[in-house]
Amino acid sequence: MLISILSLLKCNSGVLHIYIMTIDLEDTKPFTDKSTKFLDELVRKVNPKSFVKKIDATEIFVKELPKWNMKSYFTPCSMLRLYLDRVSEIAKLDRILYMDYDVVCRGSILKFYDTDLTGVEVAGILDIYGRRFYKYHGILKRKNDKNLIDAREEKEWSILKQDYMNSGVMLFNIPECIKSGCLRKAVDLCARRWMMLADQAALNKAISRRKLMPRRYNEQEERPRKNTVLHHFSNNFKFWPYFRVQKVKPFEIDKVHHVLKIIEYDDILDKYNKLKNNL
Ligand SMILES: [Mn+2]
Repeated sequence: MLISILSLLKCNSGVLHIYIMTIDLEDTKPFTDKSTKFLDELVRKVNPKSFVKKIDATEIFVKELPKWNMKSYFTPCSMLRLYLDRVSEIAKLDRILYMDYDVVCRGSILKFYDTDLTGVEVAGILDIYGRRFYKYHGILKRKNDKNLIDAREEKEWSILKQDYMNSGVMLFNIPECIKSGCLRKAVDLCARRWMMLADQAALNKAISRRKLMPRRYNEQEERPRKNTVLHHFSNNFKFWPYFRVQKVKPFEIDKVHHVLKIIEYDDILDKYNKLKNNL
């Protein structure tokens, strides 16, 4: 989280309104007020109009997800993005850029943030693995929708008509999401059946009008490309010499250096090391 914020600040000196969603449930350690205050002061130093606010979603979460039998297979925190529209402060907003804590920013997010969302619920980026296996079955219907923009800027997408998005970076059109009830649908799906990558599967099923953005806004490969704006340290599947899931998170600095062989984030990681004890 701190690394994401430090990286955002490095490349974005404009106003940043950052909301941290947290819950206080048995196994989950809630984000503290002290940490929030520290981050808030940190962003205000770069731009006095910026802020960091904590949103405690425990009440909303417990109330709307009574099926605790799910508890065994997902981290509750990964589901929090599905409750965005139920937080009154967020429900008032036009749009919100959701970001996982394992996303590192390498450039200005303004262009992505300002993208035209007319007629769509979400602007997102294809999932590098899931796009090969899954499809949201709304493509034919979508062709007839005249109000819809479908900016498939990269050719490979338009040929294959892939549309399964990664849920780690998503730009939500809040009024549209509230109108269509897509997030409620997603919560409902999660409560009813088992799904691998529950939140992501549910969002892909529940969102019918989506805009696909170029991969530079959610690069899920281990190493970033030259034009990558948001680098997502998501899990990578390795097939050789044996199948395994490789997990490296940005704060695992040794692994970032020796497994991924990335040194370009060292300035951010140095700052992180110096500041992390304030959280
Ligand atoms: Mn992630």
